[in-house]
Amino acid sequence: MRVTPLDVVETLKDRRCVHILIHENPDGDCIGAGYALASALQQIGVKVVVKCSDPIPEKFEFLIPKLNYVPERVKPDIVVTVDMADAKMLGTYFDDYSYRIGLCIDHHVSNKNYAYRLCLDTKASSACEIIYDVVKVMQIRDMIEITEEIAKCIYVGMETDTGCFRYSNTSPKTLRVASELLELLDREYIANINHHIFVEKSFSQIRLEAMLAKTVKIYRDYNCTISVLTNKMIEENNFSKSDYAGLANFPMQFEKTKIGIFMKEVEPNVFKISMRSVSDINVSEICQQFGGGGHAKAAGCRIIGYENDIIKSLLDAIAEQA
Ligand SMILES: [Mn+2]
Repeated sequence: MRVTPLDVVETLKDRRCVHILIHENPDGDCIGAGYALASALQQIGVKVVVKCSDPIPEKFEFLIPKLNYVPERVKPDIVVTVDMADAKMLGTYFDDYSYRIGLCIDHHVSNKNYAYRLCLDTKASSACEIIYDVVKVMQIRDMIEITEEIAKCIYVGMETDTGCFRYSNTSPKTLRVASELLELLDREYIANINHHIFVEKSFSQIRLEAMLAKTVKIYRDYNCTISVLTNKMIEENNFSKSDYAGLANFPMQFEKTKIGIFMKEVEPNVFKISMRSVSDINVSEICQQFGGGGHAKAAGCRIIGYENDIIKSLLDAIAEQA
């Protein structure tokens, strides 16, 4: 059943305990959305637990608000997912939770409609932009105050999914919401966070990028740039997950690139593919052909096969749309 942000408030306000699940390999959007909602619900006396199958990356730890401890024996009367297009993204929590998702709040066109209630806004830049609508309803009804903590979570989540308000999913509404939230935030603090998230890289991240720059494949006929990271490269150089976690946008930096593909070998002959587009090519459609999904300009999938065969299939899929 499709629901609105208003229905979300109605659905959650009288609950005793809510579990909020965010997706595996959490990004700023799901972390911000999950914790902003948690913080708002806690203000109205709901017990909240935010869960993720992977640890919160160090660079987003500052978003985690102080939530009251909820003992294990207190069972949730509703389970909510945020920013999660597919229940598969519950990761190791799949078996425990996938059959009882009461509400999903999401902005992905590829949403699999796996929850009992679905609050989906594909025009929203981020899940955080929808969470803003939810907390705004609560604020207007005098249920909560939009605290600095909530504002910070939503603002940073929106920034994460819009590349610091650079991508075309940045709508006039996105900027209106950001503007309202910025009134509640310290601009020096936000500038520091932006530096931390969008500029700063570890030495080994930069070393890895230099290595990838040497092996990058440029397909001029397709305006496509492909970068492949193999397990051999990772092992020989002792790279860690945090070194390559943010590389999905890396191929886009090469001049004249309209479609960037980052391929990460997960096990022999299995590649995790991240696609980005600055053209009319809808990479979500391409990734859906391979069992994945995402947004028109940013999507992903997993493909089994030899590196060169996968590249050929992806280029064929691009050619089909062009
Ligand atoms: Mn998102």
